[in-house]
Amino acid sequence: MDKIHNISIIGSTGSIGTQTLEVVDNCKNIRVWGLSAYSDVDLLEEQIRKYKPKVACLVREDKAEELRIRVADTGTKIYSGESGLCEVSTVSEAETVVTAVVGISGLIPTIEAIKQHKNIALANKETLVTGGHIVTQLCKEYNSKLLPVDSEHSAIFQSLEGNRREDVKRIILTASGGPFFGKTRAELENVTLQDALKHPNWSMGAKVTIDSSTLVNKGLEVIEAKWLFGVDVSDIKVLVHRESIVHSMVEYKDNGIIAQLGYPDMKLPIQYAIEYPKRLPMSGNELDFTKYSKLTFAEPDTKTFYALELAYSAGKVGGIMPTVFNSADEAAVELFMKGKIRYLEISEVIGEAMEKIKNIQNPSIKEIMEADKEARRVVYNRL
Ligand code: MN3
Repeated sequence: MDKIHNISIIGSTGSIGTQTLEVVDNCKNIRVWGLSAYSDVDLLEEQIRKYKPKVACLVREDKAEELRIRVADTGTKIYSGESGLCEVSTVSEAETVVTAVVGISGLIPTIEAIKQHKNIALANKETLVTGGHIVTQLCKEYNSKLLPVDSEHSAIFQSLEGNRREDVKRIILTASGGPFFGKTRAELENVTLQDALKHPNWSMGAKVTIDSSTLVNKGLEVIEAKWLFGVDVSDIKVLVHRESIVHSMVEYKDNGIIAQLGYPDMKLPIQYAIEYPKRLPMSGNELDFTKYSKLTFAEPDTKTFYALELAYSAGKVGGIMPTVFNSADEAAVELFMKGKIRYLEISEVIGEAMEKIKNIQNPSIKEIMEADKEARRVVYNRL
């Protein structure tokens, strides 16, 4: 029997959360102590009955009250609100916390977990984008590991194993290019929500899918990689790879390149992060090379998808600028999904927020949270 892994999941009803529970079902050596969701009472109740965690949280107070009544016959204690997320991320039995929530709301529960010496299976990229300088420092202090769950970062993490960090020349982050690869700005004028939600290779939540189409997601991943692997953004190259088979690569000083390949399936990076350094069997989905007569690579079109450039400049200057980039995007995507702004305006408003807001270097958590609010205000004020 493999060593038991005790975990807690924040964001257990979303795309990464539900796939994490599939990994739990597959591995047999993972015990779940905490679960959380934003508002999905039905699914969280189902998960509580199946995995019997010690604690659970529904962020929305009214929904949490409903859940408390529904699961009163179980031993699970139900919390609510943002503080409830911290109860789930710091539950004493868990050694690893899977941070699968979307958005900046993942930052504080992650920090609290690190302070309890927990390892972080990091699926919430906003944690490092907004608070990378604080989180990486705390991990050193509390001897916590950051284990990437994002498929690209997991690929880089795997490609770094057994090699010296000082021998790395650069990181090559692959991007699918999203549903609008090859399109011009003029052609993107009338893009609808339905168009933007059609991702060619990956099945993900709505926010991430839209971010993939604008390359905002890749921009966030560049900043995430900067903190995870301690490299300058200028040493991170984005390469469009339509097939999503090569999940990312590391190029060393001797020009040797190590990559990780496979069909797009989040269960591998999730399982690797939890079971690291072991590689447990996974059923199905073996890559058949003969089905691919070629794998293609291209430069990203940063003229059309200039949010990627904005991310590079935010990652380079640091401070609160990556938070402004991220939060302006969160607000813009929300407005786009409600039909209040056009598709191309998403990138425009991010640029506008970055221009209007003055940077602060080495921000505190409080300054990060204020920058988050200010960026959203700039976006909403445009209406
Ligand atoms: Mn990714």
